[in-house]
Amino acid sequence: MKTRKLSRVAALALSALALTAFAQDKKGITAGEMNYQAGASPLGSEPMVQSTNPKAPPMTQAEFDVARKIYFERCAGCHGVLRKGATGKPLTPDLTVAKGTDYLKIFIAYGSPAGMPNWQTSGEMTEAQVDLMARYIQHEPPQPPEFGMADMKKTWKVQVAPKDRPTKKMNKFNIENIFSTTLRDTGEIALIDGDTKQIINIIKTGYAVHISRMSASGRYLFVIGRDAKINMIDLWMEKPDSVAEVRIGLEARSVETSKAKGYQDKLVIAGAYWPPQFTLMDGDTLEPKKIVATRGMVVGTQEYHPEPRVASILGSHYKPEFIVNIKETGKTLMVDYSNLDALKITEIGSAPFLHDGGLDASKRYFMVAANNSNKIAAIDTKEGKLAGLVEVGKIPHPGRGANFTHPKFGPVWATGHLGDETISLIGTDPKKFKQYAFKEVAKLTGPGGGALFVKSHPKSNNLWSDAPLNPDPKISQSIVVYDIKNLDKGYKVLPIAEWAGIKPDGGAMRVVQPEYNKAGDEVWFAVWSAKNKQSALVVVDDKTLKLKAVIKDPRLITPTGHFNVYNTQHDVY
Ligand code: DHE
Repeated sequence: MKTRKLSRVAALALSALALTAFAQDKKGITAGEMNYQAGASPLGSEPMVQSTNPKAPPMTQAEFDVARKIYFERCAGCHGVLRKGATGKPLTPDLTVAKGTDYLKIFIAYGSPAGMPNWQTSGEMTEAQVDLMARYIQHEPPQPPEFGMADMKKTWKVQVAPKDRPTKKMNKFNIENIFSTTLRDTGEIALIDGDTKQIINIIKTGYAVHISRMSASGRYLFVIGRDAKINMIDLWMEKPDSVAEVRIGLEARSVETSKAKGYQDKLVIAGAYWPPQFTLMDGDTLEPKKIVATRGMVVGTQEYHPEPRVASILGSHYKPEFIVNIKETGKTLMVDYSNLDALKITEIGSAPFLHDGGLDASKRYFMVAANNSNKIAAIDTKEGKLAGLVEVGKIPHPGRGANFTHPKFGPVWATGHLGDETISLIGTDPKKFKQYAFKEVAKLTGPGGGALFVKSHPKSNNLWSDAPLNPDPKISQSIVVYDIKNLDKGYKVLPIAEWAGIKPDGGAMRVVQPEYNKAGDEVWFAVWSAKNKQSALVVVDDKTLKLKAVIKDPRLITPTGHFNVYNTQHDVY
């Protein structure tokens, strides 16, 4: 169907109306948050049937396929695979058809103050594409395929069988100080010797590889890509490399291993964004053993959610349990893995959308960000219950957070925020500091929002925070550091990107994720540039705050996260 061409005046009038209406019913997200959430989903290349709605403007199959691809590349991260809404608004036909094509076109073209990008006026989409998308979202959302045991088994490969693997360490590396660095856009990780700063190996992994986690023994490293492909890497090999791989879904972010006594290295778990499910695997081979669906009711409203994604997962140090955080339903599942045939799951409701988090210093409480509710849920992994739900700043984003002992409040766990410039400190010792436990006891002020990761170390007096999504390059290209003993003095700024010595050429460079070495005396940062630009890793002396080393190599393309073996294995942060 040919859609009406709007006059400029009518367009602007409608735009203003649209923006006001949307701004009124939305809490508002920052540009940083929007960019962060709106990452491309690999689901766009999956086969899906054209779903139609007779009340929506018709589309040809070719138009539908183009729109579907654009939707998964640009929109699904915020609005959800089935368009039920996440950071962005729900876009199901019951809502969109009533708004009509013209209204939707304006909204897509001009964006909104609540965070919707101005896709057309920014030049990201053409007028024709905007028209296509306005019609597409009035049709039923097509559903990507499920991914069950038979599909997983087809992707499962054991490259080196356990019996053919070394029986002792075959290399001279100080394994505990190896760093696994995500090379995001090449779908690889770089294994880097933390002592010599030399690259040990570059290993092909999944698409837009995301995080690395360690087995309890410290021998195996697990890496997951956004395409849900897991690689198991044996650090005992002469040249550490992948020994097994499997896909546990079509899109994923998290992987973890069993850490409880008697279960070390026995199991691996990974959570999928699509299909909404998690999978338990054999710790030696990655053979999938059990799949559990996460579809269900949202905490509070008790409404059904068809695609609650699996966010962070942690292996309890107390019990044979995985702590699995379900994003959209706002539920933490304590999955008792002692008997896979009679899986016991304790469900703890807190608040949506659960995202990232880490343990407190005692390793008893898992602190997880409910980033759409501006809260941190403290899960007592010993008792299996909610210890507290703490109001913090706007869109908390801790990574795994940072633990240190505050001169007044005792042990605290810290989180930065995407949506404001603060760092919240939460008391975590209900025995000796009961009055502060699971309360926000202090707020530090940083240079601006857009923070993703904070970090400290038991042997350090420093607290580090990045802000890679801050729109001001001065802030996104530097790091701030607080002296824990003198928090009132504020922060120092270290110009990490400048120290990397990369010639500025106008391209975006972001300094991301502080990570300590095993000794806790140096901190690593990634200087993350575009795929076709130079990137680097910068190492800073934790005591003197001076530059210690810059690691540059043409193979270090888009480094983002980096994971020290020992600290990841023992949850030291
Ligand atoms: Fe991450 C952790 C999801 C974008 C770097 N990221 C996580 C976790 C989740 C998640 C659920 C927790 C895993 C766990 O602990 O088990 N990340 C998502 C997204 O959904 C999101 C917002 C959008 C997307 O399309 O993927 C997203 N993440 C990013 C990035 O753009 C980052 C900055 C760069 C990159 O590599 O893609 C990024 N995420 C990281 C890192 C961690 C992480 C480095 C692990 C932090 C840690 O200290 O453990």
